[in-house]
Amino acid sequence: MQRHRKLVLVGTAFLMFAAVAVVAVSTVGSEEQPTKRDGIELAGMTVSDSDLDAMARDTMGDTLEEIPIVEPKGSIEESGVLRGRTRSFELTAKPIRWQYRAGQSVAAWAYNGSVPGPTLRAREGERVEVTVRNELPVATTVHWHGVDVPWTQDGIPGVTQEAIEPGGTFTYEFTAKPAGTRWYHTHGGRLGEEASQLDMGLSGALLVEPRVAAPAAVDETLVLDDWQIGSRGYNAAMMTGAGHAAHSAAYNVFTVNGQAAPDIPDIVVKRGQLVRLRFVNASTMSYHPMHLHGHQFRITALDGNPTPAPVTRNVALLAPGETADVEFVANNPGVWMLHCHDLHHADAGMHQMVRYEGYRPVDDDAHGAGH
Ligand SMILES: [Cu+2]
Repeated sequence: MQRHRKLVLVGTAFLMFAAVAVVAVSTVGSEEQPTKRDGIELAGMTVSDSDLDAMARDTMGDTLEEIPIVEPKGSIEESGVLRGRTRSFELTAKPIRWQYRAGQSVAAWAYNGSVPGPTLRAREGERVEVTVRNELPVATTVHWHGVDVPWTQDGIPGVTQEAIEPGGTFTYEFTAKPAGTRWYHTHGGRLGEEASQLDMGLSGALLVEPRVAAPAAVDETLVLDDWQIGSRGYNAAMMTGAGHAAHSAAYNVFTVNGQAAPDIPDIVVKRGQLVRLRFVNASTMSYHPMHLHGHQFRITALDGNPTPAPVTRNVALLAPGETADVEFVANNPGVWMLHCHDLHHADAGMHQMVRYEGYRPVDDDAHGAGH
């Protein structure tokens, strides 16, 4: 009798341990390993597992768990290959899962495996060739925003070119002009797909350097973006992209160069340096009033074009699609916030620090990444 009770006790203890272990395993990394199969909430709708599978097949080419998670590797700049006066770039559009914050990823479409795509650099007057390879499951195009390209190179599906079909390529050719902070982004596979394709992450900066360079000691390009991310890393744009449903956008994550706070790297400066920040608002719908603490900056260019009489401000408001170059002299040492002053956006990821070398936030933990 005693022996039997002992066995029951041991057995119960073992079962409890096993149950705890199962719960622990299924909880750890549930964000990254979407193996739980019970549908999700996405864009205010409950989406069943079979719809999720269809959506993933149509937009990602595979179930989400089969897509590799890509971690950001800092800002990626490409200057292409220069032969004579022609500079050649390659951009491959492909589905990935993008880690926008440690432990959190989103289903995305990326150029060259990065969100945003690489910052392309060319000099004014150079001939530019960009070969775009489409490894998405849908047709796409690339538009050169703010660049004076010939109309056949403007990237509008059905208007200036046939869309690039899955597996296809298209080489865009144009002269890099005018100088300034420009950018590139998808214009969809047909008219009416711009928003959903852009919301999947297809954008990047294009910097056309002036013939006479105006260097700044610190020159940072900051691509601003809005996202609507559901549980298990589903991107609401997948719904429209796959033709399952139109969604009314309610963006809930805001990124700078594809990263959300506290993971956005600090902008590190030294006293006396001239600092240039190039904001590119690649958001589909969101306005971003970008505010810097402790300094006044001059808005030296809007949409890449020099402002005739730079105004001195501490907020630069960027509508969707706009760019703004701002410059300031690092003359007030410390650790200063740079953030969107739509404070919902700041709370949902869009804030970072301008940190003078040798200065630390009083609480590194609260600050987060502190790169
Ligand atoms: Cu904002």
